[in-house]
Amino acid sequence: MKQQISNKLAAQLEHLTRAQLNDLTKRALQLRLRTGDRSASLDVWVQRVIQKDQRVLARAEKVLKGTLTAILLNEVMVQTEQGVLLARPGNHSVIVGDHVQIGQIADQWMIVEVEPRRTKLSRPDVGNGGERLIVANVDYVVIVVSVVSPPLHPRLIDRYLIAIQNGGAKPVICVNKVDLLTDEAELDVLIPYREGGVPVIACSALEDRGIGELRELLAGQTVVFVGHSGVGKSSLANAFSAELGLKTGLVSAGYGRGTHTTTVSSLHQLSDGTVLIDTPGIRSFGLWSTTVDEVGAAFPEIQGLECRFRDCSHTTEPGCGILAAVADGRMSQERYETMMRLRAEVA
Ligand SMILES: Nc1nc2c(ncn2[C@@H]2O[C@H](COP(=O)(O)OP(=O)(O)OP(=O)(O)O)[C@@H](O)[C@H]2O)c(=O)[nH]1
Ligand SMILES: [Mg+2]
Ligand SMILES: [Zn+2]
Repeated sequence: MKQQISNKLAAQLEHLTRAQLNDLTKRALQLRLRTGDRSASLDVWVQRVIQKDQRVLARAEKVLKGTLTAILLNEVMVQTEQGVLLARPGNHSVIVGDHVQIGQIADQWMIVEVEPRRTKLSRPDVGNGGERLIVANVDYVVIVVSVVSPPLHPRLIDRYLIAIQNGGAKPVICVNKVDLLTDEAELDVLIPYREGGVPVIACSALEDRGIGELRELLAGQTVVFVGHSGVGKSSLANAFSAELGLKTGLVSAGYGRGTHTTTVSSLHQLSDGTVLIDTPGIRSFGLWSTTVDEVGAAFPEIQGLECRFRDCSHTTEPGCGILAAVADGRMSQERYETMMRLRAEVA
């Protein structure tokens, strides 16, 4: 079947952005796959998805706007004027930072609309030949690197800068842990970035250095902290605002690597209007080109398990062999979470 809708339907859907249209098409293909019905054209499936959204909207007793603050296993958290609510994503693909509308049906909130993304940050998803969203609607991406422990890895900065450039946000480089620095010349590798127009801010979350400068630059903006595990993203966020109290972790002595303390992205609205998003550290940029299948191969307990759907995300699908293995103990909850985290990281 064609993977594109007809010109006629495209004309009717002219009011949608390209991203919204892509999303709609993707959902239509998913719905078709799930039903196993191959007779109808993609146009028909797209129209069914639209009708489904309209039905949900029509049944909703109440609709609220909000910002997606975290993604849980089966639900998402949405900050609304009524506080934080749990909602089901349905088959909308959403990410932290998304502006959404949620509708209440009986006691359940459902996402009914995802607003067009102003900016986005995504990593290449080599496995799918596409991209994997990290966060949406941020003004600034703060690339956090550290010195000494973990050591400075400037190459990661380049990859992030390309991704930021593609997604429309502005970059900032934050060198954390400068309290550990014995030789200031170590920071010379960052001079070209500053000369290229990227703000480079030397910080110590521990000694409260550079935080004021960072705060001044980012006041009132929506900001995401990204970088390797253990560089101090959560510590910086905490230094930014005492109200946060995010968990921070250790850096293993032997390898100078972080211990993946933060496992999910979370969005926090500060009282001064700044919005901060903390993200889990990426393991190494080598993983950037690893595929989801390669992660799966690292988990012997799931070999030979089968899922009903070929593109199963192992989160909510019926007939998922992995969820069944978790349910009956063949795979531990902890290993499952590790696998899902790695999948999210590499994809
Ligand atoms: N010396 C020094 N240590 C710091 C500084 N900032 C953070 N740390 C320490 O570095 C370790 C890792 O900090 P986290 O904030 O958990 O790092 P993270 O980037 O959030 O790590 P993940 O959540 O695993 O991605 C903790 O032990 C912090 O106390 C700093 O400015 N100087
Ligand atoms: Mg963290
Ligand atoms: Zn599955």
